[in-house]
Amino acid sequence: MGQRSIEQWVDEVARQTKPQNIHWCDGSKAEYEQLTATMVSKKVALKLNEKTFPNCYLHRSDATDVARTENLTFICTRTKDDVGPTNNWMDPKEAKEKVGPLFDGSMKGRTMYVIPYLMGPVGSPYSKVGVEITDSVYVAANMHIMTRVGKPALDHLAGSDDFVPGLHSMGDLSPERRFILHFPEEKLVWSVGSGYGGNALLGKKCFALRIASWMAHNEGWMAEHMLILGLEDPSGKKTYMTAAFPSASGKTNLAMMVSSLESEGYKVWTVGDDIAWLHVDNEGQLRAINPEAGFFGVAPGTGNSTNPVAMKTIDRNTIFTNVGLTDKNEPWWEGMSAPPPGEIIDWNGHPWDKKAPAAHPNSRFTTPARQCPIIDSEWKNPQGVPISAIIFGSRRSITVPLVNQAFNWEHGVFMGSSMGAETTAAATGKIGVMRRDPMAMLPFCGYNMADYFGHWLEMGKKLKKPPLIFRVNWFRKDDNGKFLWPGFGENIRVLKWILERVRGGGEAAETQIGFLPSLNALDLHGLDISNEAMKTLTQVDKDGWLRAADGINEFYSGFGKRLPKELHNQVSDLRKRLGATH
Ligand code: OXD
Ligand code: MN
Repeated sequence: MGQRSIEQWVDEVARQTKPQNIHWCDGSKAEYEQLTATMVSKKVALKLNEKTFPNCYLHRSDATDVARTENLTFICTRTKDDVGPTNNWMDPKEAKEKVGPLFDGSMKGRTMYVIPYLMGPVGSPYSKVGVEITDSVYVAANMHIMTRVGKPALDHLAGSDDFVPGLHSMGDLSPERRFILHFPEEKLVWSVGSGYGGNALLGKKCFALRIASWMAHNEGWMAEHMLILGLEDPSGKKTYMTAAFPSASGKTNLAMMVSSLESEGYKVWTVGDDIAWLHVDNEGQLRAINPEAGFFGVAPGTGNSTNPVAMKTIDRNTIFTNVGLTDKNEPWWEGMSAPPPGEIIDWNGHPWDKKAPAAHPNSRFTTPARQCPIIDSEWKNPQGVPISAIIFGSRRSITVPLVNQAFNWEHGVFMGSSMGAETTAAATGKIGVMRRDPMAMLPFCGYNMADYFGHWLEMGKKLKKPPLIFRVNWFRKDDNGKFLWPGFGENIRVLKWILERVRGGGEAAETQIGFLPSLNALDLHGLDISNEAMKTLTQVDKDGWLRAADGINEFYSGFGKRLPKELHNQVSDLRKRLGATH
């Protein structure tokens, strides 16, 4: 940002956008009440049943503005090659000339909210400040939940101007005039034409991932699309792990899992469900903080059988976006429960005709993390939590086993960097299409991914005892298209094996693709799963991996000379181990 103060920047933006008035957010409870009251009076949201969902609201977005728009998301750097082949690029000067005019007078007749916010725990050396200017009251209310607004941010700044400015305006919501622009060289975000969370809550994807990943590369830390959880063992000791999954692939469920081995003493605690900032401490230990203060979770599929913890988290003080509405004025979505009797209004505000889902597949809840009944005691620890294992996962119907441990850090970076994933509704575009989604960061890495892989390799060298790296796949299907693994609370069985591996135990077979659990290594007691299924889930599909290696080579070739040679070597070593002859 250079040495411009917040006031100077706000003045400048106000001169351009011409709001009717300016509201400086202080983050107080009274202010939140004022924001939600404004949402209701301006018909931006409906108040839900105060008895059953106290202080909860339903927002319906524009029907064309329901998910992240990766095709309209750009990284603007002076040199095109600095963003690499996986990002959209614009020259910063051209971007400002093209998109700047969309902000001219864009807040006329509206209130401009100035939101200073802190990403990360109060008092943490790892936390960072952003300031978002927005003309959306919905965004302001969501930022209250997702970040620490007002005093914590200003205290952290302590008079300095070291903040990331983010300018957001709803514009006319036309996708033709929608742009999510990042200027990492000046640590600036511009977003116009969308009110959707991932495009408009600028602390989240824009700052905490895209800009932060750039900063982390320069400053020697990591900003990752990862949940953070603590796994308690029967002795009461907690081991912390992070896990990277693409959007809408179960991160919130995993972070809040109710363990099916709870009676044995294995229990999960939540630190974060979406983003981790990772630093190496003075002892060479990797530590993670959750930069966020809330959860912006996918509603469909969240119910008492799949995620009872989330259900208990979101029954108050929550903003729902694009879910259905029952005649009791309660939110409803597919997978929450059987459809309640009576008329349901769908996410578009029309009586539900049952021909399409009542809730949009990417409908969301925004809820305070502190309400999570299993929030970890350390979630606000300024020093973060020590990380012993890193897990990569994505939806893969074929080839990828239930769990696989990397031989070492470098092999783990290879596994993460080459991860294939079937796409979900969290971004616009086709669903279920396989694409490479390295470390689940494809839409979120603010610089050339080849350099990002290099950064991962370098970080490993700084760690005294690098976390073990694993790849998991809860989504493997049989020939009839049925999931082979039950998932959800049963995933604890995989986490337990990971914990054993961290402690130097856990039976494993060394295979061509890494260490796989031997047939009896996973604790399966009380689980009804066939030997056949377990075999498929834990064996190496040689042909599948040979094909995968070709796909990885093709993906890597897009990075040209910039790709670290270690990764080229990893693919050829994999091919050799698989017995490839050419
Ligand atoms: C999210 C996403 O909203 O990844 O977390 O899209
Ligand atoms: Mn996410």
